[in-house]
Amino acid sequence: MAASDVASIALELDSAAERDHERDFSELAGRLERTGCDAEEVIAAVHHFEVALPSWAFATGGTRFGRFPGAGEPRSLREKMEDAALVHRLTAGAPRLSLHIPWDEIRDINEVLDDARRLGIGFDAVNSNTFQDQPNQRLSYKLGSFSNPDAAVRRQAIEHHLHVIEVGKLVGSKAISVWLADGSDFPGQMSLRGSFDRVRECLQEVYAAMPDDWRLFTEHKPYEPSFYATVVQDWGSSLLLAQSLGDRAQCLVDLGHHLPSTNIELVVARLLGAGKLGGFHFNDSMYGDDDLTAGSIRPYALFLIFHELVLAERERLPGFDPAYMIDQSHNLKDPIEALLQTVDQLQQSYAKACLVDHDELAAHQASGDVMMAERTLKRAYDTDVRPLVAEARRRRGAALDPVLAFRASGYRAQKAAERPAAPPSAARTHL
Ligand code: RM4
Ligand code: MN
Ligand code: MN
Repeated sequence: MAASDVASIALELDSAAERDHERDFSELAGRLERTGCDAEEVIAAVHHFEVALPSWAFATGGTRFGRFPGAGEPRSLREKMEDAALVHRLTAGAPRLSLHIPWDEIRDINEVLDDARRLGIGFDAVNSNTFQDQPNQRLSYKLGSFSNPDAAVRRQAIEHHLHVIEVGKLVGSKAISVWLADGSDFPGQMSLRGSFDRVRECLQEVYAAMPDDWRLFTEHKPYEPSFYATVVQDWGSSLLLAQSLGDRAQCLVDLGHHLPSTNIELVVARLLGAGKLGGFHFNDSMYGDDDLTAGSIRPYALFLIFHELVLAERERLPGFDPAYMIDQSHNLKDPIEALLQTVDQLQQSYAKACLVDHDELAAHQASGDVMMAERTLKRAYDTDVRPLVAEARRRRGAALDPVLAFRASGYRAQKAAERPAAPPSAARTHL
C-alpha cells in the first residue's frame, strides 16, 4: 500500500449498522434536548478536539523483561507517518505526529515534508531524549544530563536540545517537550538543591534558543529510572521551572506520572489556576507510568480531568491552550487499534465533559448541595455518548467505529506483507 492509499480505505459499514447508528443518534439527540443540551454544539466541540500521536507508540513497546512485536509494525519515520495518517483518517481527531529525537532523526527533510503533505498530517511538539546514551555519543548520561555535575555533559545535553529545536523548526513544530530522567538512586549521590539549580540553568539556555512562537513543556515524573530522588519529580518542581523560565514555559501532565491515588484533576486545576498548564500525555495507569490505554483503568478520573479543561475553555481562562498528546506503550494490543481506541475514548470523555451543566453545578456548589452537585457531574458522565462521537466522525468522513473499520480494512495484513520485521537491534523499546 503506498502512502497515498491510506485515503482510499473503504469505511462503509454494512447498512444495518448505519441504520442502527442513525436510530441511536437521533434518540440520544432527543434525550439531550430534553435536558437542555444541544447535540449539535457538542458535535462542533468534538470536531475541534485534536490530539497528537506519539511516533514511538506505533510499534510494540515492551517491558524490561521482554517485548513481543507484532507483524507489520513501522520500521521508519515514513511508515510511522502512514500509520498515523490512518489513525487520523479513521478518527478525524489526530492530525499531527509528535517526534522523538533521535528515534525519528530525519535524513531527508523534503521527503518527510512530501510524505506529510500527501498523507495529510502535520507535526506536533518535538521530544528530546537525554535518558539514553546513543551509539557514538561522546559523554554518558548515566549520572544525569542537565543535572550532571560535569559541565561538559550538561553542554552536550544542551546541544542536543538545540538540535531538537532545529528539527522541530524544519517540520513546523511549535513546542519542545522535555522529560528528564535525571535523579539519584541513593541518598548522598547528588545534591538535591544543586541538581535542580543546574537543570534550571540548562533549561534557560534551551528556552532562550526557541523561536518566539514556541513553547517549552517540562514533564514531571516521580520515579523510574531514578529510585531515590528524581530532579523533576512532581508538578510543584515542574511549576517552579516553568515559572522561572518565562511565559512560554509550561507544565506537561503525563497522566501516568503520579503516585497511586494522586488526584490528577486537582493537579490540573492548580496548573490551570497558575496559567501553566501546557499539555497532556494521555494514558492510564494502575501503578505508575504503566502507559496503558487512556480511560482503560480510571475512566471517571479522565472525565473529571476533561471537566476541568472544559470549564477553563468556557471561562476563556487567559493563556489556556493545552497541547493534547498521547503517550502510551502498547505491549499486548495492536498499536494502531490501541491508538484508535484512545482517540475514541478521548473524544467520548471530552463530549461527556461538554454535557455538564455548569450553571446548575455552580448553583449546587453555592447552596452547599453536595448530593446534587455530584449528581450533576455524574449525569453527564453516565450519558452514553458513543452515538454522538460516532456521528461527529461520520460527518468528517471518518469511521463510526474506528477499531472495527480498521479490522475490516485489511490494513494490518497488508502491512505485514509489505514490512518484514526489522532486525532486533533496530527495535525500539518504549521507556
Ligand atoms: C517517559 C515520558 C516521556 C516519553 C518517554 C518515552 O516515561 O513519559 O514523555 O517521551 O517516556
Ligand atoms: Mn510522557
Ligand atoms: Mn512515561
